[in-house]
Amino acid sequence: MPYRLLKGEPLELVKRLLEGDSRAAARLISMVEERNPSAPAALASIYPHTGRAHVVGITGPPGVGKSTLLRALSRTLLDKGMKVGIIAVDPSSPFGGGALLGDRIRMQDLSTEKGVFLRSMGTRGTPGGLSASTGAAVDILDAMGMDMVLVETAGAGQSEVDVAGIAHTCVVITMPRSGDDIQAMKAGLMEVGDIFVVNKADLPGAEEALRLLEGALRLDPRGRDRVPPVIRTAAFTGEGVDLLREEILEHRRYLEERGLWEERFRRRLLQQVMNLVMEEAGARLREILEGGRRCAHVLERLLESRETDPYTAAREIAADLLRDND
Ligand SMILES: Nc1nc2c(ncn2[C@@H]2O[C@H](COP(=O)(O)OP(=O)(O)OP(=O)(O)O)[C@@H](O)[C@H]2O)c(=O)[nH]1
Ligand SMILES: [Mg+2]
Repeated sequence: MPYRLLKGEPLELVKRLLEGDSRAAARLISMVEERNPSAPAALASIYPHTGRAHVVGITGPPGVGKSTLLRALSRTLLDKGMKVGIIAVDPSSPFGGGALLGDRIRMQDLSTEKGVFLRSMGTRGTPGGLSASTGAAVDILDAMGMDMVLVETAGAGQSEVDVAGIAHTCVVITMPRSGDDIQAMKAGLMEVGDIFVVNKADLPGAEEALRLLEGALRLDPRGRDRVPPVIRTAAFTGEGVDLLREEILEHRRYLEERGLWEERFRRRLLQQVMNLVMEEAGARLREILEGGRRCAHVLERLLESRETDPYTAAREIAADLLRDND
């Protein structure tokens, strides 16, 4: 049965959301994070209103200035009359809402301005990766009428590469004197970047970092039909921020002209469905396994006869559970 029949408070929230009400957006995101039983129905009913916002992933190693740059970028987008949603994902926090206190304080002045919505989220359920909740929050801000949704993920765990799965445009940020970072930057990150940024260009070594990055991108063996631009910025002084904005908007035009815009939206949907299936199946599996019976029968073979080992037993139990579903 589809999740369409929405009544009462959730229905009211969705109505207000579609009118652009940011308090309704905040409440709906909280409902998603709290796993409120009404959340799936509310999300289902906003789905037809999604697919319009330009979703931009902002990623890179910790401390390179992603949040500061994001703030500067948001200002220039606001100046152009665009509405901007920001989701800051903190992979280290299992909690939502209160995550990233530092970021919240740094961005506080922004969030009071009209036309911008900021939210920090944890990654509960998917350690280090992006959860279905992040995708849901993107949908909520998209349906709310944001022209651009910026998703910041700190460079730890899987989230930095995952963000490419939900974004149309992925901006990878680094900084001078992080030559080691560039070399160690996961191949995945080099691959997912549509735009590369050397931030903190006010510090010595910016040119060298720029050259290193450009060199690394040239060596990239994949046949790209578009070489990603490398931009230098200083979030502090505003240097390069307008250029970054223009490159992001240019990337949207590039995607649209080539029919890739739709393709990236499809990729986001696929990832979202996969994340939801994993969450749903994970919860169900936990229920089944916590009953204990599925695992109890191997205990004797594990303990007494040592005829099997936990690794083999786990593989057998998993295969047994999934057998009918290949
Ligand atoms: N010199 C200089 N410092 C900067 C610049 N941009 C940011 N910073 C400083 O770099 C530090 C980290 O900035 P953040 O914006 O928190 O970096 P981040 O990448 O969001 O950090 P995480 O979210 O913790 O990964 C802060 O102390 C900023 O003030 C810049 O352009 N120049
Ligand atoms: Mg940050």
